[in-house]
Amino acid sequence: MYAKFAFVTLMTLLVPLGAQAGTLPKPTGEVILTITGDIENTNGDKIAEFDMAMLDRLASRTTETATPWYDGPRSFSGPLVSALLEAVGGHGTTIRAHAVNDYSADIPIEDAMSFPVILATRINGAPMSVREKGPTFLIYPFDENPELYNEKYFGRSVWQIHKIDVF
Ligand SMILES: Nc1nc2c(c(=O)[nH]1)N[C@H]1C(S)=C(S)[C@@H](COP(=O)(O)O)O[C@H]1N2
Ligand SMILES: [Mo]
Repeated sequence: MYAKFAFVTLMTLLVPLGAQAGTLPKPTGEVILTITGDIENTNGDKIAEFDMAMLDRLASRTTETATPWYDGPRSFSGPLVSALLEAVGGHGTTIRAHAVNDYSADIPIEDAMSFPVILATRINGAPMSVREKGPTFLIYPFDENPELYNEKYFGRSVWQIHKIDVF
């Protein structure tokens, strides 16, 4: 019991984000997300590019929640932001999510460690076109954590994300 706890604690300390340096494969499909900044694992010139299949291989989650953007609850699914950061070996305190329309917002990495924040690639099981707020939409688990249901986190809920900078 204690031994297991100690082991998990030790691994948490010794294996920070980015344990698998250099293991990122190249995308074969359309690139829908590019990650830049303080990352260890790249598949291009200081960048990590992801196609849908690569995002689908990361640890994921489905979040059923009401949002300010739709009438009634929706089911959002996609990789955990924590899993994405781990895949790229991201370091730092912040991710800046850039939308195709030039909107961007800074999200403390702490948010993704405290809550299962996802980069949704599907709504009600279907991919999202840009018109439907795709290709990716950062979603907080609002219904499970009502304290997140406010402007502070709405502003961080960037839709149409195509680029993320880690710093
Ligand atoms: N792509 C994109 N995502 C975005 C925004 C935006 O302008 N573009 N605005 C953000 C802000 S500041 C808030 S408060 C909410 C606004 O949602 P609303 O426009 O539906 O009120 O979405 C966030 N996500
Ligand atoms: Mo906002």
